[in-house]
Amino acid sequence: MSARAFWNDEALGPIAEKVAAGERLTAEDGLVLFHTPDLLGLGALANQLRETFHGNATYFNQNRHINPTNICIAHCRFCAFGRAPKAAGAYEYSIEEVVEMGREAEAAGAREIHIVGGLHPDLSLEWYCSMLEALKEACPELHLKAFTAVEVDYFTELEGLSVVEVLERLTKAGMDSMPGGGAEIFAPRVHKIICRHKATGERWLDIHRIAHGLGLKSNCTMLYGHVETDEERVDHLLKLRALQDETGGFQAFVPLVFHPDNTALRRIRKASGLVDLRVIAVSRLLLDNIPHIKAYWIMLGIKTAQVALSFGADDLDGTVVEEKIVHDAGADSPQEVPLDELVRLIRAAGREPVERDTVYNVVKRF
Ligand code: V47
Repeated sequence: MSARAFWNDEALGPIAEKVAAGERLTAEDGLVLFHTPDLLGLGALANQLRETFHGNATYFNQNRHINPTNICIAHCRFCAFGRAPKAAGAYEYSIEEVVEMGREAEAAGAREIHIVGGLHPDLSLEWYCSMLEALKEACPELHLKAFTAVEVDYFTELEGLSVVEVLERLTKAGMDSMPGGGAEIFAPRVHKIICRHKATGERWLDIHRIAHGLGLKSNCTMLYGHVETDEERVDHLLKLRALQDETGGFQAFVPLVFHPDNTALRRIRKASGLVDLRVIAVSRLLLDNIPHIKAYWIMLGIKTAQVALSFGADDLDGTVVEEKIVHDAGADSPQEVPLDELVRLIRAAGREPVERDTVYNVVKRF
């Protein structure tokens, strides 16, 4: 059966034809997709593309998130995780503590450690390099997906080094790839409102361009559901698509729904599950050159993440084990979903679970 049978909004017709012909969608098409009342028609279109790319496969990995410190000088208004240096709840792990977490994760089956943290006023690039070296020495098989472009930008300022110099030091110390956090919404209007003290959208894109040029793979994100407009979402997605045309270095796009609790923007109501599904579907359709769309269950909650697997998403991220950034902002998802439970959830959604490593080599088909 073709997707035609599923849509009720005539405005989706020309877009469906483009998708079927493998034609690229425009910014105007993106706005039609954000505005259509026909969410199921939109989902069916995105699902077609998802199945063209990946068939029934749904990817996940065994990973652990480590946030070495929550001390941060950026004070982003959407963030509940960052703390001033002497504030209640401020912490910084020692290198030994980070290594111990890496050891535990490896013993539990993890292949990847996802490391991101606050912009700490005193921890030097050398400290972070020592942390990576110690982790690699203790657990040489673990892939270290570490540091957002915002942290890399901060290291360049702190140390007076270029982006290339910072990335070369980090990779020499053991960094294997970069996560996609910190992108938020690229539009300067939004940056000014929600995160004026950190790297701009343009800088975030430049740093990923440079990282890809050095051979590093990375992911990309968009934080939605706060003060951004649909036009700004489309602009964000098309900027990612344009960079991917240049470099091919993005592996996955991860839409992140804003969680308002305990943030300076707590008066904003959290977006509904329907908005989450719409963003997943539009992302799949516009980002025709980024292989994977993640339904990050930590942010979406498990049930919405399962439905998202039929709205364009083909990846659930991983087992995670401990998550602070959105749990500090009110997320009610669990901290960990063990491997057998991820497999069960993917099967229950009618998909084929595929364990992958960070760079999408298949580890095991279930
Ligand atoms: O950079 C911060 C966002 C990101 C809130 O690359 C918030 O594979 C919602 O980037 N509500 C961290 N979001 C998470 C992230 C990520 C997660 C999983 C996989 C990957 C990947 C990347 O979370 C931050 C920021 O953009 N964030 N505060 C909040 N209140």
